[in-house]
Amino acid sequence: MILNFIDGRYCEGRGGKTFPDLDPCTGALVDHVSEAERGDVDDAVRAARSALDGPWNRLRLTERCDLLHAVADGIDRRKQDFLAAEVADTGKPQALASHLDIPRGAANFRVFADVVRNLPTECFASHAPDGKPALNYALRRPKGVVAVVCPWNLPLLLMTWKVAPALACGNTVVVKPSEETPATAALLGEVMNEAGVPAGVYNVVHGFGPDSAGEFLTTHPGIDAITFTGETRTGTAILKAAAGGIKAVSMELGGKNAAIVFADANVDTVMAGLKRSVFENTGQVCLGTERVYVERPLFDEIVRRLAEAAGQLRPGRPDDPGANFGPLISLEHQRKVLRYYAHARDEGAQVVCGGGVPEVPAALRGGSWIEPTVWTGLPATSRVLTEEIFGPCCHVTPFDDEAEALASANATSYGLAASVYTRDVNRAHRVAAALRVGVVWVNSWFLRDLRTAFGGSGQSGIGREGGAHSVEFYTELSNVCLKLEP
Ligand code: NAD
Ligand code: 6OD
Repeated sequence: MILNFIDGRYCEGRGGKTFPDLDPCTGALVDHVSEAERGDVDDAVRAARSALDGPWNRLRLTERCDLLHAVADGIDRRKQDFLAAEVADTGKPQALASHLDIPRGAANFRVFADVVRNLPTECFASHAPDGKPALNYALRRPKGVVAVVCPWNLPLLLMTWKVAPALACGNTVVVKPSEETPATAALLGEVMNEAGVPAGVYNVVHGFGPDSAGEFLTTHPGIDAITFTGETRTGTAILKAAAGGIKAVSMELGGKNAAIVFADANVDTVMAGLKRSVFENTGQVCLGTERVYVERPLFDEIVRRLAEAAGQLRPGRPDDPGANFGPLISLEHQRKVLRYYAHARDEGAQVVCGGGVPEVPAALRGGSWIEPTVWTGLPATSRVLTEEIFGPCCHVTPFDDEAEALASANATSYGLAASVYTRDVNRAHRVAAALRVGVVWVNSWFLRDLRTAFGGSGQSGIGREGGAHSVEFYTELSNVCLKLEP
């Protein structure tokens, strides 16, 4: 059974309720998960508060950062355990989790420990009216107990992306992992204990959103801040919950990201980027590309090569050496993606490849498999081009000039990420500056430096995290004005 982790100990929810953790490859039961009730969430928040006011608070910054390095080392040491847990929950290929999800879990702790350790303090030297000197300097203190609410697509990566800076800044956390992917958040409790992180600093409660652990946590009066990654609609519900208590919120929400391919681009570079941004993680990446705009001379070639790339994807179990393409997270999500596939057909899209459910061996037929899909020919107003699908699919539209490409890419209520492919550095700079998104990649995709600002505008979120931007969210600043009497 996958248990809650409260005050340094694994425990069952007090009501004894459980829910199933299913294998997306087969639909079979992986494990039972103990569901936290309101009282368990109370316990977790109380434990986090005691640790905040007690042992965690007493550590020096350098000691805290050393502990976070020890957590990173622990993740590295237990890499095979994290890998097994992550692929059992998500069905993603082992090769992907092994080079992306698990190493990023460790890197998040190392980078944020170092960011916080090396943070400068703002100081202004000035004078009082009597001519005596005064120093204004900023003190940072942790926000307090932080609620961390996570999605299922990159479970360890996205959870530690929030937990690491929160802890580095001296906060304590209560994590609510996605009900679909509870395992790695639970396992991290063992690593915290092994590393010597005081009990109560890191807590995990399992459950769902409304009327369950997610809502109990985000409406809890003992929480000082909420950091959320997930769907825009859920973000709205959490913002409403946060409004009552005037809680600080960081929102990393959905996207409907564009790639713009200019005719001077290196086509191999374009394809290396698009193959990943459209199909990696079975398209379940918030930064993924679902809208591709191609300058007309390259249009046919890019469409053909996207279809070829889709043809090279082999569905199969995470440990199948012949497979490189996992299932969607659940049958419910498969139904959602298939509704968009049907909608595209109904609206008269040209289905270049895919559009349905692939043939898989009998043992995998209960899984949430999906075909990678490429469309052309839909109008810009189609729901396929305006709503986040979160599947391995894209629509390709030709364009004739830069202004048209920019107008199309910006015609969305989301504002998370975009990629631009061109060899013209001046154009790259001009277009990147005109795109209304939080993150732009030029001639690449998902190339991360964790010190940089990350986040979205519009329906894609509120705030930026990464490097010193995370420190801004996870700390409160007090300015001290010290009048000197030399
Ligand atoms: P989701 O919003 O359905 O769930 C996310 C988490 O919120 C889960 O833990 C869920 O249990 C919880 N939750 C749901 N309703 C809640 C409520 N009312 N109160 C409190 N908690 C609640 O998202 P998902 O389906 O798990 O993840 C996919 C979505 O996440 C996509 O939209 C994707 O774009 C987005 N995402 C965004 C980023 C980013 O950095 N911007 C990163 C990853 C995923
Ligand atoms: O790389 C990251 O830090 C990050 N937050 C990635 C988000 C991916 C969305 O699915």
